[in-house]
Amino acid sequence: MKFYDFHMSNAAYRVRIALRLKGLEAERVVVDLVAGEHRSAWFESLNPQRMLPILEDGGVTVVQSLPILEYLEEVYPEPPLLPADTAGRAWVRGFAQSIVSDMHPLMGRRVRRYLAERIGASAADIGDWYGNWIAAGLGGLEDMLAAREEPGAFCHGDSPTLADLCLVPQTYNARRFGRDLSPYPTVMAIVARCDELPAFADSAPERQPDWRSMEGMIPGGR
Ligand SMILES: N[C@@H](CCC(=O)N[C@@H](CS)C(=O)NCC(=O)O)C(=O)O
Repeated sequence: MKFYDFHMSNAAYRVRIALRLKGLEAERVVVDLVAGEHRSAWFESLNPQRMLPILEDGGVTVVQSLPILEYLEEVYPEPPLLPADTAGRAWVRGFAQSIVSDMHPLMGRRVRRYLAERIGASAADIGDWYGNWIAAGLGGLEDMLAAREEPGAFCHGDSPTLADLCLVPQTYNARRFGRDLSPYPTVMAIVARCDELPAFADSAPERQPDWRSMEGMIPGGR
């Protein structure tokens, strides 16, 4: 198995956690997004969208973090990262999708770079942009968690699911950007519980061998 990763990639962070929870060994190929390695011809031939993460398993190449997580779940089902019941799986997928499809695309590095370089947005403007979408997203997730009929230790039940794998990286970035996360107590209690597990803690950007500080590289964040 080969996993194309970069320490600062939020989407790849989700997959790092899954590989560790499932005890899977993968050769880690570092693609330096800051150096622009994802725009090289060899990378484009793997993923024409020029984005991380990518997983190769035998003859199979999977792009996009959620399909990678679903692929791992189907091929390596233990321990399960989706609930056993249909309604539970639908809830977890909806929660994960809210982060992957609605929140993350608005605040990725390429969006902030575009705002700065093409629109001429200041660092303060980009900080405001980021803060607006993180608050809208986390507010909705906090409400989803608060409305659960049977609250567990994690987002759904008492073991981590894809919902937690998507939540932790998203809040990691918000914390690094100095956001006040006190309005989201349920979210942050779950994140703290996740971070106690080695699979989550060891997947954090600063624990990756390629880690280096990105502070100040793009106005409004890394
Ligand atoms: N929806 C995609 C998002 C992937 C994504 O945004 N990847 C970022 C890193 S987190 C990337 O490769 N960005 C390339 C760039 O900044 O140009 C997924 O979930 O995998």
